[in-house]
Amino acid sequence: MVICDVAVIGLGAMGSAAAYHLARRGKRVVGIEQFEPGHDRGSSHGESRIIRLAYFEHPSYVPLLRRAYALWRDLERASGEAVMTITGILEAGHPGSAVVEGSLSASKIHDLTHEVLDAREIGRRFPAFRLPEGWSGVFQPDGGFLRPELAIRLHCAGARAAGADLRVNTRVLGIEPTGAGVRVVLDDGTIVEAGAVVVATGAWMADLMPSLTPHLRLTRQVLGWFEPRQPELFASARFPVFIVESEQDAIYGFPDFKGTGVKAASHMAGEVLTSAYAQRPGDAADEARIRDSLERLIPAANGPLRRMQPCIYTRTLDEDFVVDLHPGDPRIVVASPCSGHGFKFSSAMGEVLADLALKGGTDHDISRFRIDRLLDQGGARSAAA
Ligand code: PYC
Repeated sequence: MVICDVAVIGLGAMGSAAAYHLARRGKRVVGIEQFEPGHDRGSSHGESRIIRLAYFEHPSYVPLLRRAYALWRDLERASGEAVMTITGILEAGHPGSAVVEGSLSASKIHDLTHEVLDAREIGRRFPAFRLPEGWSGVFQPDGGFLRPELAIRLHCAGARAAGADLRVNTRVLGIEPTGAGVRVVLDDGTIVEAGAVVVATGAWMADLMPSLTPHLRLTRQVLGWFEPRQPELFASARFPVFIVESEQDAIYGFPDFKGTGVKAASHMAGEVLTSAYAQRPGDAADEARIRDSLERLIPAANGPLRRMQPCIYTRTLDEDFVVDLHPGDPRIVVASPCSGHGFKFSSAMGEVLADLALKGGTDHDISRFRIDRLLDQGGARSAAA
């Protein structure tokens, strides 16, 4: 038997950051990951992930984002590695686009540096874009990208250096509240007795909390890397991270910062998966979907395919996160479904999750992520099965 203050289940974006913060606060931490940290089976991989401040989804995310930016820089200082690259981000779309309007609204409410550009000015500034007349965009100089696999490995390494016991290639068979805490049963027979548990299993959330199943939808999202027809247009200094919303799709992507191609993908819901284990590689239909948007909006990116990689979004119906104490047992912290836009927050979420596990609350405003908006009380009581 292993005794600890907090067990963290799942060492992806959120779990690795939680283990890092807990261990650095001097707590006894056991972290459990069913694969290797930084693996490509879930939602926290793909070489690059967006970071942006003027949050089109809702302005209330902005304070947490400010903390996330600061903590990414702290992680860089502590590790000596570059995790975050600022390139600026262009969020553009058709007239009435929710992405453009949301980004503008968050910029105004939080007084964020931004520029509103019409389609012609976007093409002049960033010649790779060919947006229809009448479209517009918001350019935020603070936007950029994170390196997800590296960030997870650094959080894990930092947690270990601070004394955390991280067990990889190990599955959790179940969690069981006891009088003294929460018992976690591992597939190698180990029993972990923890004062509190952080469940950050992402697309595997419903395996440990079946009552969440009706409230979550796993969708298969495919990332593609394309060799640009005009490579000079896609260097980081010339081409920003982007999200472009058309009537048909919402596509996002990155400059070719590594010479591995321009990465692009659809942000709209893909095929629904019955289980995270039912994932399959990208195919011709996935490629065609991305190419359709590239050809219409960024044609010089639409060169030969270099590779595709699938990823999973764990979506709530309202596309907001779930980060809360379990209503059936406050020693269980639920920390996952991020609806495809959570990675950037994970540095700050590590701090939030450590607060929740140790104090049952946090000074960060996480009211938007409450679990009771999803669960009725009956479901909540049976969730910590
Ligand atoms: O994480 O900001 C994000 C994002 C937008 C589209 C896909 N991911």
